[in-house]
Amino acid sequence: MQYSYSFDDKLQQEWDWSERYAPQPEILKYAQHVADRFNLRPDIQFDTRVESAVFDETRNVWSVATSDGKTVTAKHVVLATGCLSNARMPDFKGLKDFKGEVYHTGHWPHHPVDFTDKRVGVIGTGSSAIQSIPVIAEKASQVTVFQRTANFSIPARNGLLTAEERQSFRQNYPEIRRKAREEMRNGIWQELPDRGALDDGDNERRAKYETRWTKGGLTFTATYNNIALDKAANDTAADFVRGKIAEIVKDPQTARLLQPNDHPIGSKRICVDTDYYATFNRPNVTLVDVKSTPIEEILPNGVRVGGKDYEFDTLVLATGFDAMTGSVAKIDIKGRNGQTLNRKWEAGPRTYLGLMSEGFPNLFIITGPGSPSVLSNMIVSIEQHVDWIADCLGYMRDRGLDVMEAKRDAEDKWVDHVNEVAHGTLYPQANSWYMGANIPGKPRIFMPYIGGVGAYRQICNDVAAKDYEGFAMTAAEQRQRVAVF
Ligand code: NA7
Repeated sequence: MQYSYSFDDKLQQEWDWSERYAPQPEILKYAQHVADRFNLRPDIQFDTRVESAVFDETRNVWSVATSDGKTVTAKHVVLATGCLSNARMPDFKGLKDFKGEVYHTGHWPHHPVDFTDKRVGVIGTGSSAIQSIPVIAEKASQVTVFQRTANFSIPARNGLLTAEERQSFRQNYPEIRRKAREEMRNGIWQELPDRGALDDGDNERRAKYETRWTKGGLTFTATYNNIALDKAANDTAADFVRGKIAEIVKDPQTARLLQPNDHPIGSKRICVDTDYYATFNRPNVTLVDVKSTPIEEILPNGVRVGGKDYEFDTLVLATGFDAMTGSVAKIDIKGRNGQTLNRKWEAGPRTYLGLMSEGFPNLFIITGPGSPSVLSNMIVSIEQHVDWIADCLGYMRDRGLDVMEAKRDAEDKWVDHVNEVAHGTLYPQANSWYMGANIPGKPRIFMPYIGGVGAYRQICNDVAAKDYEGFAMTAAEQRQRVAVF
């Protein structure tokens, strides 16, 4: 009910979500419904990849080249390329020679995949693996899971929404949405804790964790207000979940392997699951530790780890994404003086408010690095950026201004601020994709802004109210109309 568009009240009043966590076909149906309801399809060109975007300083326009060989000229370009849309194919030796079917969780086929009686190997134990392994294990004859890093996962407790639950949301939507936008750190309305984990005694604390565990879902880490800040507080939550894993998983060695112990809970995106840990009690599921002994190579019929061969028919790569910057980096973007964005971001992304990067005029990014983006309810954050950019374009149009660009000093200060806030938390302690740590050679920079969506929205609003403080806005000598080829 919350991870949905809020810009149109009739839409949220009329759409019927079936479950607490709607399944993929329903989310697709919703996206299609929104496209049709607001007549968006005529303005969308499908099946087109943007190859490059080059800023022409003499005319103040962008030339955007697409995979169909066309060039589109535009005054403004908005990169709405997604934070987790660039699946990472691992570079295992022998991968291309694997004889069976290979699926990446980030490129799942649109047709159903039948694992009945198949022997399946799954590489990775992040969110995508944790959600797919229990489903695959129900059908497959054998599942071998290759785990490098154990992750914390909380029961999703998914289930059908009742008419009363839907109605309660609908009646309170205006206030729920306002709170999510303005008062919550992550853009999800929830009860906020008023105390730290160490303010309660052991029994009380355990009871509170137990309540959250039973309720299920991502709000587990909101049991206390200092879990992301204080290692001792964090340890109490992490110990609770490790205890749960030990209770659920019957084989002690498997349970130990599944217990995360190299990062604070929540410092990697916490996962939610349906029967993930219990799945390892099934006789057809085996866990292989590839941290102590990494995968050597992919064989035509399996995987070799530490000289031992694990055979299977189908390989599932749940190896994640080149997050936040991956899809932007795939476009050859050239700004002022022919500088490429990839060159500028060589040592990590640099933006002002996550919305623009100095040297790249009139180029906006939706939920870019330096904004709350992946640390928040993405829909809320996307809507905030869309509104801010739309207002900004209106402001410029009304004043005859054509070119907008982040100022260097404003950008430097923002980058420092994003960094400082992140390092006041436990997040940078994990080798996470928030840090770019899952991609060999990618700079280790904490990319999202962790100051909270409410505080961030206020900052963006203040900047706009002060005539877009920190941005340079000028009237181009030579006006251009938007030309589309
Ligand atoms: P994640 O969370 O990045 O998980 C990827 C998993 O793949 C993770 O367990 C990785 O281990 C593992 N991995 C990646 N490369 C390798 C190699 N070479 N060998 C072994 N294991 C490897 O991606 P997801 O798709 O699960 O989730 C991404 C987000 O999508 C998620 O947070 C939700 O917001 C939705 P590692 O941890 O790097 O040791």
